[in-house]
Amino acid sequence: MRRCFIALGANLGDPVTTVNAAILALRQLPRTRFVAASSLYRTAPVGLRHQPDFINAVVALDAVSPAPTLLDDLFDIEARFGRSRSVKNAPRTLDLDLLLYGDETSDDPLLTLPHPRLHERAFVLAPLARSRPTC
Ligand code: PH2
Ligand code: MG
Ligand code: MG
Repeated sequence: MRRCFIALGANLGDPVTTVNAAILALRQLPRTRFVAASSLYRTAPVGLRHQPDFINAVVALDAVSPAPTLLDDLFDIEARFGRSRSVKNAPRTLDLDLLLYGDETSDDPLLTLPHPRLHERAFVLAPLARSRPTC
């Protein structure tokens, strides 16, 4: 069982509804136990600036599945919410990023752990700090 942290981001459609529904989907993910969710943060876009504000959050889960399996499960949830992959950093209905998978490290470009840009993104760090279990 590994403690995992997943970043959620959305800025197309109705992002508050989407992020709340995605948190529910993460709560129901097989082979995981829900630990905590941060509140929702409205954040200015970083990178491509001329796009709508984002809704961001972070969820903590304990996962039995290996990291690549968990990542596939996250891609499935993104697809269910209509995610299409076009330009890097383009607006998106839902982005789920695996930030941390226990203390595992990986330099695989398909799944780098910890997430390579985690430390430089306030829209990740603020909710991450608030996704810890309360007891
Ligand atoms: N995600 C990005 C690029 N820029 N900016 C904010 N505020 N929130 C995001 O989730 C975000 C971003 C690429 O994943
Ligand atoms: Mg991302
Ligand atoms: Mg992503």
